[in-house]
Amino acid sequence: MNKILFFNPQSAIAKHRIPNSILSIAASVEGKYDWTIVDGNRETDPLAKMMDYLATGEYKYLGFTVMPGPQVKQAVPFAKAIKERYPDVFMIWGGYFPASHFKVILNSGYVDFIVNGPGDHAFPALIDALEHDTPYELIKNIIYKSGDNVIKTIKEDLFDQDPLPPLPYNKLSEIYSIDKYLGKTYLGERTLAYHSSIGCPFTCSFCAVVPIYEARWKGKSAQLVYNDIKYIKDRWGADAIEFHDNNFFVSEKRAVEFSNLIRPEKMNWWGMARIDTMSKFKDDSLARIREAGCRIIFFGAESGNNNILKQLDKGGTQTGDQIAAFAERMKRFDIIPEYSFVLGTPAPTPEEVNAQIDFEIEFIKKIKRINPKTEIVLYTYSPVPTEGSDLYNEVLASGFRYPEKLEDWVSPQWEDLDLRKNHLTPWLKPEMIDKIRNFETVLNGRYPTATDIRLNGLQKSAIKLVSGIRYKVNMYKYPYEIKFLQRLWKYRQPEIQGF
Ligand code: B12
Ligand code: SF4
Repeated sequence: MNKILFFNPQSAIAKHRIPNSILSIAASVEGKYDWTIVDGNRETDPLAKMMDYLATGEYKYLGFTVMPGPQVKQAVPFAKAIKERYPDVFMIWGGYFPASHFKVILNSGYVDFIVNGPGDHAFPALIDALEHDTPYELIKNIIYKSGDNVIKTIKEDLFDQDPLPPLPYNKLSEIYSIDKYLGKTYLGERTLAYHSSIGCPFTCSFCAVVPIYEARWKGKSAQLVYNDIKYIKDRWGADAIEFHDNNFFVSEKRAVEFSNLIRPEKMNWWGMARIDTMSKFKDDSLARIREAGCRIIFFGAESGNNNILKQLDKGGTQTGDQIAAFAERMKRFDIIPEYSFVLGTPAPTPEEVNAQIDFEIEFIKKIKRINPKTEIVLYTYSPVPTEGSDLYNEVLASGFRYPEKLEDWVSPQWEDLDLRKNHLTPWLKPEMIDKIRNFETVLNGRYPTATDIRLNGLQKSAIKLVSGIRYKVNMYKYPYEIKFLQRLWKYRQPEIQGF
């Protein structure tokens, strides 16, 4: 038998999203091969469930999607256990983690193929080749081992998105109720996760999107995005949208067209963007976007220091002044800017690393003064293997190395690295990481995130009160009382739990 079993490893404890990565791959074989999916977010024992499917003898192909962090924790031991018991099934991994760390994965011996970037064409072509025992060496976007050599086939040009098959929501609904994928968020009672474009046209040197998409971007048309969302709204009652695109607002024209279409649907929505791109949007466009329900936009601000922005290769046009001016401008449109910062990039001396952290803390406080509604998300810099970039060369020169065994990725230290709270980069000393984390605790206490729907007004006020004094006098060390209250009331952390 030649059925395909897809696996979406657990990525979140609550608020499960539609597994868009797997669904888009399933769409590529829909009607041609029989498939099913095990969603680690929705199963208490996903490995047992997969073993049950495999015991039928009907499944010959396994497709795992893996992003760094918690998904690795299930993907690695499960793949190993399955391959030991069923050595003849083909184990195929796709997603950001395998595309970035293919060598260690293939050397483990229990993954046969990696799909490197978009799998919409590569996956069905690979299954056809394996099924008919024809050569797979010329299929684009795949990585495999031949003897001791790791072979990477050439990358396919990004293809137009509109002709791709529709996502098989109906089939998914027969396996898992869609209701539970439409979670309650600050945007609405039933929030849909939708992905309307792939890639990103920029080349930020810290970003995992770059080596995979190589500064390319393709979006679905505004009309198609609207049609899909309208269908899910009418069929399953979605009332809000999270756009999971790396960069939803690349095209002003598409964003405005979509806004005009979605406006009568009265849905709140959110997406990710760049400050320099959106700074160029016309006032009229920003007003339309807000009127159409866009309440909050996530921006990679990264740093207030122009030299660091250059080190991060943030596209050349973004500056500290622009970040501040844009926070001010967003007030006029009542759109909340959610700014993420990357702290702890490498520098020649520990003093410089430290001074830079102090600079960013002051800059963030300035942004908060300009527009107190700005949400701040702090990341500690975690290297991504962008071969050839100056930043990555600096990282390697510091002595930093990735794990050499796949199992090591599952250890708590490496999981922390993926969560961008790492302790493994040599230039960042423990006291520097403490400083970042302590500032974060005080900041989050002083300005509880608007995206938290669990904290009530009274709880927010209590946390604000105890944090306010520390924030004012720059006293960030040992913020135990704030942590206690946050833990007590289960404070939401967008930097770990996603947006
Ligand atoms: C949704 C999402 C989440 C959700 C997970 C939702 C779920 N499925 O349950 C949540 C919010 C939980 C999450 C968390 C994290 N995420 Co996340 N996440 C995303 C996001 C925004 C969308 C993923 C998606 O659905 N894409 C849509 C599909 C269609 O695209 P795709 O995944 O690239 O799939 C294509 C190919 O990769 C390939 N493919 C993918 N899977 C498979 C499988 C097979 C078998 C095959 C053949 C091919 C294949 O083919 C697909 C179609 O062409 C991406 C960014 C992005 N836009 O992709 C980040 C992203 C994957 N996340 C990332 C990270 C780092 C995290 C975190 C670890 C850290 C963080 N702070 O964000 C946390 C983990 C915390 C936790 N508790 O899990 C990074 C990965 C960066 C890296 N270094 O590799 C990304 C790229 C964001 C970014 N730009 O930094 N995330
Ligand atoms: S703009 Fe965002 S998604 Fe695009 S390369 Fe830079 S960090 Fe990555």
